[in-house]
Amino acid sequence: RNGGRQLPYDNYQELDVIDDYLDYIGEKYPDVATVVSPAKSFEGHPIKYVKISTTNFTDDSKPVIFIDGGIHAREWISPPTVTWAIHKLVENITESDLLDRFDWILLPVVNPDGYKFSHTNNRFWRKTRSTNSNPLSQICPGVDGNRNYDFVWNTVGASINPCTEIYAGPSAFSEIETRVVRDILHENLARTALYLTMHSFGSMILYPWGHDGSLSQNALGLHTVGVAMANAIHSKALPNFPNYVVGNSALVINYYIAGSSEDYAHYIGVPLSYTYELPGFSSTGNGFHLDPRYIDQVVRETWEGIVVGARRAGDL
Ligand code: ING
Ligand code: ZN
Repeated sequence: RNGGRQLPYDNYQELDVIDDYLDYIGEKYPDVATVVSPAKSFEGHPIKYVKISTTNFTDDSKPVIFIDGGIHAREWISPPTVTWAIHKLVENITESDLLDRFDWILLPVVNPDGYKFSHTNNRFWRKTRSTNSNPLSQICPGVDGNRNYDFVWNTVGASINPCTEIYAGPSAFSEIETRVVRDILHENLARTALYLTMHSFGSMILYPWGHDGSLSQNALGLHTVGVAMANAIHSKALPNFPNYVVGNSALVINYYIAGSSEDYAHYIGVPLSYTYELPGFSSTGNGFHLDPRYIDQVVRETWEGIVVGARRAGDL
């Protein structure tokens, strides 16, 4: 612990260290960064995000870019890509146009309970850690956050069995963690130009509709900006890294999924909504544990994608 001043990018980031860093950013840069903690997780951890704005969110003509990470606990490369974006917008500004033109909302760990549990108990934990009145949930806690959103909830690619990894929950938005994301989306809906949700793994940029594989009315924009983001990432990627694949979620991953945040954000009106499946390059053979020596590389190349996505979103 160093008072939160620096996060590691040569190793994975623990929950407490991320929380300290967000507080530090809010204290050190009060003119541009505001830390918000709207709710506590099921187990009582604060769910924190940073609002970054040169006008303190008062100039509501600026488009908003919203990026979240860590909804799935074991996808450890996800939170660092979001904390790196905070670093690049506040501490190490090389793209000042992004600060001038946009307001930013950055939420590195949507699911702090699961994230912590994956560090302390079970490296491959995916879900939240909640229990509910379903007796099975006492034995099998946790809901799949990315099946819990209220758009065609629990119709396909999800389960009502708490003991599965894709448990949709007892009802849509049963989880406080997904309600926090929902509320951010609705609060800023009129001006949110781009929503990115960071997952791993597979080097893919996916866009709606994931629930049935059909193309949205904005498919052309979604695909064009998706390809532009992927090209920007390629331009900084290591030669041994797989290229990103860009496409409709269901068509690329080859199954349908209901209740994802990507579909929900687009359904309520966010024109550009993507799931990033970050790289899973690993010597241990497990893609959720990207070899830590690549964390720095992945956060930097992902930032290139974010930069281009934001600029393109602002131009549309
Ligand atoms: N994959 C996603 C999941 O939630 C996905 C797949 C992609 C869902 C796009 C919805 C939309 O299962 C991971 N890695 O979690
Ligand atoms: Zn995931």
